[in-house]
Amino acid sequence: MYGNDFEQPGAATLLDEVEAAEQALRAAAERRVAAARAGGTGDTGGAEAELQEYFDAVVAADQKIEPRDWMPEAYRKTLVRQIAQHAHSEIIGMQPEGNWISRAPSLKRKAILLAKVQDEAGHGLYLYAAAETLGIDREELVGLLLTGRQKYSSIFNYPTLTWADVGAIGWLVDGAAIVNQVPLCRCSYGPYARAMIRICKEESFHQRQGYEILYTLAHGTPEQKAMAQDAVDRWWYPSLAMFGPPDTASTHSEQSMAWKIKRFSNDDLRQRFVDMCVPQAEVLGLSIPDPDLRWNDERGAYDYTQPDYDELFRVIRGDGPCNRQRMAHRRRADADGAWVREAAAAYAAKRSARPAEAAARPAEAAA
Ligand code: FAQ
Repeated sequence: MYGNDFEQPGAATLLDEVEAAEQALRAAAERRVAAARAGGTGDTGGAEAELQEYFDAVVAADQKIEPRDWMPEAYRKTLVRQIAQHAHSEIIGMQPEGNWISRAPSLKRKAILLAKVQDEAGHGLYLYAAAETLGIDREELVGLLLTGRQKYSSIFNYPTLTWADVGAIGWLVDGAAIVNQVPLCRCSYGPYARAMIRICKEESFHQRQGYEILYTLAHGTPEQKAMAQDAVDRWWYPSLAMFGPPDTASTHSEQSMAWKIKRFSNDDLRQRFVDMCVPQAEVLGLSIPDPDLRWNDERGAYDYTQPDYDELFRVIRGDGPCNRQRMAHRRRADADGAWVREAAAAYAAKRSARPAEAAARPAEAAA
């Protein structure tokens, strides 16, 4: 349980789930199910059918697949696609809020926002590191992003027009991100699951800081409240779209769920997000811009209007309000940072050459 300066219904439950997932991860590390049959290491040393059988048994038993384990090539590719897309999202996702660092309304708000944006860079690093365990390196992944062959989340192609947008991103975008990511803490691939535990703990603070910004604005002057409402009106449907296409149009869900990479479908998570946001909006005193939003007793959930999926696909294809700007900025940042990477690589090479130089010296002296 964390923070109690104001009520935020549903927020603590998500962190409890992260806690439970972390304990499950520890327990999984202590046992190796199917190990008895496979000789304890997952190394059957045998035919593909036997390896597949071991992989299936580990997944079925809710154990973790680790980098040393055999895995089907399609499983590896799916993970690289999802983890890389996720990492790119964290890095591109620094831009919309970064836009407000120099214009935050107070020193305290500026320091908090700066720390938050830095956290996103950290999340990108954890995720690139998790992807690298699958045999692909970060430079290659970044290259795939910069040449448009890998994606990043649609949500970061929308502009941040006012300070209240920073609040709406925290509440809704980080809120949607953690609803989507808490189940990933139980993903079958160990390095991704472990990265997600750390990310979700930080992300829950991000959501809280956005919620607190909106709470302050919503309880301020009428102009501030109107600014907060306008931001929520603009970010609501793009946040719903973050969960991806509806289940009927989701190409990867079925297989990813069978492999226990994804634990819930896009629509199930979207519903969970809506059900969490409604009571939180009531506490904020802001309304959700959906005239058809109402409780459905039979389903035990809110009925709501779906986002415009044609718009989602347009944004994914590169035709959103800020796609070009986001990619141009990232390409520029990559080019500007090239000398730092080169200097770091030269320094590392020099350091690793040093012991050899030292070892060579006495021999040289003797000669
Ligand atoms: N945007 O078959 P599905 C954050 C693509 S992090 C762009 O349903 P899947 C933190 C999808 O890739 C936000 N593309 O796919 C933060 C696929 O295309 P492909 C990122 C999308 O993978 C906060 C096609 O549509 N989070 O916000 C989107 O089973 C504030 C078919 O879709 C993650 O990446 C979309 N919204 O499910 C940072 C979480 N939706 O590759 C800074 C991990 C779908 O076949 C500031 N990822 N597509 O060409 C996931 O959970 C999944 O990958 C989904 C999509 C749920 C996003």
